[in-house]
Parts: sequence; C-alpha cells; structure tokens
Amino acid sequence: MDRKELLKHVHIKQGDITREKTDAIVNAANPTLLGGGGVDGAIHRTAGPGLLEECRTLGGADHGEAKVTRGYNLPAKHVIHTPGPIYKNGYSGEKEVLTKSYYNSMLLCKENNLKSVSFPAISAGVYGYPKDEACSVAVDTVLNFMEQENYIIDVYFVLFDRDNYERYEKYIASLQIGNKNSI
Ligand code: AR6
Repeated sequence: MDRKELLKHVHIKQGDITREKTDAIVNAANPTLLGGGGVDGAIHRTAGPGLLEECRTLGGADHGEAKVTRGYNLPAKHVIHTPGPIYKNGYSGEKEVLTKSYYNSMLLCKENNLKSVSFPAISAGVYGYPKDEACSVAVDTVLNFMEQENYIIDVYFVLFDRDNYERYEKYIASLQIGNKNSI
C-alpha cells in the first residue's frame, strides 16, 4: 500500500489520552513500569489499582521495550507501556531508542491483532526529547511499520497541548504533499 493510503489511517487529536476508546493506549512510562508523573500518572489514576497490580508482575522494561496490560477502568481495552529515551545530547542513541518504543508498541498491536491504538508524544515531556524530532520519529515509525509489516491499524496521536497538535498537523500535511523535510 502506498504512503498516501497509509496516511489515511494516521489521525491526530488534541486532548487527554485517558479518554480514548481505542483498542490500546500507549503509556510513556519509566523502566519500573510502576507509575510516575505526566501521562503515566494520568493513566494509572484513571485505570485504578488493578493496573499497578498487573504492572508489578511485569518485571519492568528497558528504554525502548514495550509490554502490554489490560485497561482496567480506562475506556481503552489495553495499555502498552513503553519507557522512551531520556534525552541527553542527541548523540547517545536517543533516536534509535525512541524508534524502538514506537516500533515495539506497534509490534504488540500486531501480535494482539488490534485495530486501533492511541499514542502520546513519548519522551517529549519530562524526558526532554526535542518536540519536532519526537514528532517526525513517531509518525515515520508507525508508517514504516505498517508498510513493512503489511499491517493496517488506525493510529491516533493524542497531543495534550495545542502547540504540539499543530506540530503533528503540519508534519502530516507535509507528508501528504510529499515534502518530507518541511519541519
Ligand atoms: N494525555 C495525553 N498526553 C499527555 C497527558 C495526557 N493525559 N499528560 C501529559 N501528556 P511525559 P515522557 C503529554 O512527561 O517525557 C513520567 O513520570 C505531555 O504534554 O508524560 O516520556 C514517567 O513515569 C508530553 O507531550 O512523558 C517517566 O518517568 C507527553 O505527554 C517520565 O514521565 C509526554 O510527557 C516519562 O517522560
């Protein structure tokens, strides 16, 4: 399937990911997988204590890995937990690790035959990843995965603030007109 067709399955929304009714939401976690601040805190608060209980059985995850749980009190059926990279200087493998977070999350979607998934901007908060590159890595990795694996899923990028929503909107528009390097 060509890129323009695949792009029809990539959607953006502004808001709170804990309200998403997709088959899975992705959590920008830390390696303990035992909760934290930001989107991680919001997901655990809404899901309730069952989520933390299941997370305790997972044994943590390395940066770039992904593990799946049930969604408990969330409207989404599953939560995919992935610690993104902590941004240092851009020369410490950050881009590879962020790509792995998206890739491994998509792999779990495929293995579980999911039809829809919602992603936050992994690593673009407390972990300090520059927002423009965090956006292009996110969109490029899900498109590459769908193309290479011949797997179609509706992907929603759920951006908390207007500024980041507009960043994704602009980047996706640039792909639609075939100009990959506009941001
Ligand atoms: N829905 C959607 N996006 C959100 C929400 C929400 N409810 N809340 C925040 N964001 P961050 P990271 C956005 O810091 O950078 C945690 O303590 C936020 O605006 O949550 O991967 C973990 O335990 C930002 O754009 O995740 C780790 O220790 C994006 O989500 C650490 O933070 C990611 O911000 C992970 O840091």
